Amino acid sequence: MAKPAQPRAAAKAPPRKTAASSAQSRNTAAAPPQPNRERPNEPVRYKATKAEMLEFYRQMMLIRRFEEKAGQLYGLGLIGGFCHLYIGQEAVAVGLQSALEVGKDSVITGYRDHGHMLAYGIDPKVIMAELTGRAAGISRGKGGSMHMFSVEHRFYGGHGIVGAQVSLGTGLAFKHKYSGDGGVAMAYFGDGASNQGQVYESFNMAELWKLPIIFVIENNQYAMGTSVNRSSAEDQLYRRGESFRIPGIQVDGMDVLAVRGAAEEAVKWVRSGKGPVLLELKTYRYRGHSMSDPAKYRSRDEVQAVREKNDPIDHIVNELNAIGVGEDEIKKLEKEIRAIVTEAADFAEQSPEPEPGELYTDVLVGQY
Ligand SMILES: Cc1ncc(C[n+]2csc(CCOP(=O)(O)OP(=O)(O)O)c2C)c(N)n1
Ligand SMILES: [Mg+2]
Repeated sequence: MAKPAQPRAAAKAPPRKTAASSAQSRNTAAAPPQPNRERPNEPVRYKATKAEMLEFYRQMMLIRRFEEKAGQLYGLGLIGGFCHLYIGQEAVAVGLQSALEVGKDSVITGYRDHGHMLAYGIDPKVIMAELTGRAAGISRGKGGSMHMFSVEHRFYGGHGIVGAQVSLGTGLAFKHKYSGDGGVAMAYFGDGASNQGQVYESFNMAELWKLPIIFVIENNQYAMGTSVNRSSAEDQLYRRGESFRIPGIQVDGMDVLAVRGAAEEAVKWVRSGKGPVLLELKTYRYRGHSMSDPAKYRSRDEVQAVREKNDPIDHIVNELNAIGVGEDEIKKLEKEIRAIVTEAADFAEQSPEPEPGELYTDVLVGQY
C-alpha cells in the first residue's frame, strides 16, 4: 500500500462555470484534484525476480536471527549498556537499502541500528563483536549497540540522541551535493523523533537547497511507551514535510516488495536533483523499546496479532511459495543463516576485549 500525500488545492482560480459546463459536471464524476506541482510517481509493488526475493528473505531472516541471538547474549550478561532490537521492522531496512548503492549512497540512523548495518552488507561478526565490547568490533568495542560506523560502507551510525541523525543526515546530503559525487543520503528516524524541532529545521534547509536526501520515518507505532496517537497531533506522518513542500509517501513497511517499490520512486526523484522526499513506513516492533522494557503499555494480544497476520518474513515466504519455491529450499537457507549467526556469536565471545590503552585513542583532545 502506498498513499500519496493529500494534493494541495490548485494554484490557479477555477474557470468560471458556463451553463454547458455545469450541466456536464452534473453528469460526470468530478475529476480528482491535481497537485499544483510535480510529485514522485505513485509507487507500485516491486516486481522482484526469484533471486531477488530469495535475497530479501535471506537478509530479513539474517536480521531476525541475529537480533534473537543478540537478545540471548544480552540475557547472559555478554552485552552491556543499551540494546534496541529491530525484530518486526526488517522489511524497512532491507527494502529501502536494496535500492541504494553501497559505498556511494550514505545511510544514517538512530540507536536501533543493527538491522540497517546488516542490510548494508556489513559483516555480522564485527557487529556482534561490537555489541559485546570486543577489540574486533566495528568501533573497536568502544561504541556498543548504539554507536557503530563503517565509513567504508558510508554507514554513519548509530546515534543515541533522538533526532540527531536527521540533521547529521542532512549534512551528509549537503556533502553529496557539494562534491557532486552523485550519491544520496538516507536518514532514518522514528515516529517519536518526528516531533523534534531539529527535524523541521533540516526539512527546511534540505528543500531550500534541493539536497539529495530521503527522510525515512519508521513509524513502529510507539516511542518508548507512548503510542503515536497519544504524542502526535498529526499522526499521518507522511504529511509532516508538506509545509516545506517535501512530497510524502506512506508505505506498508511490513511488505518488502511495497517498500522496495517506494524506494525506487524515492531514489529516482532524489537522485535526479529534485530535492528531498519523505517516506513514512508503517511498521511494528515486536520486542520492547530496549532490552530493559517490560512493555506494559500494550497487550500481548496486540503484538501477537501483528506477528500472526502481518509478519514481513511470512509475507515474503508466501510470495516465494507462490512462485514455486518449496519449504526445503527455504529451510536450507534458514540453516545457513543460523550458522552465520552462530559463527558471529562465537567469534565475538572468543575475541579479546580492547587493550586498556584504547581508552586514549579516538578521543578528540588537542588537535582537531
Ligand atoms: C534528545 C533525546 N531525548 C530523549 C531521549 C530518550 N529516548 C530514547 S529513545 C526515545 C523514543 C524514540 O522513539 P522513536 O523515535 O519512535 O524511535 P523507536 O525507538 O520507536 O525506534 C526517547 C524519548 C533521547 N535518547 N534523546
Ligand atoms: Mg517509534
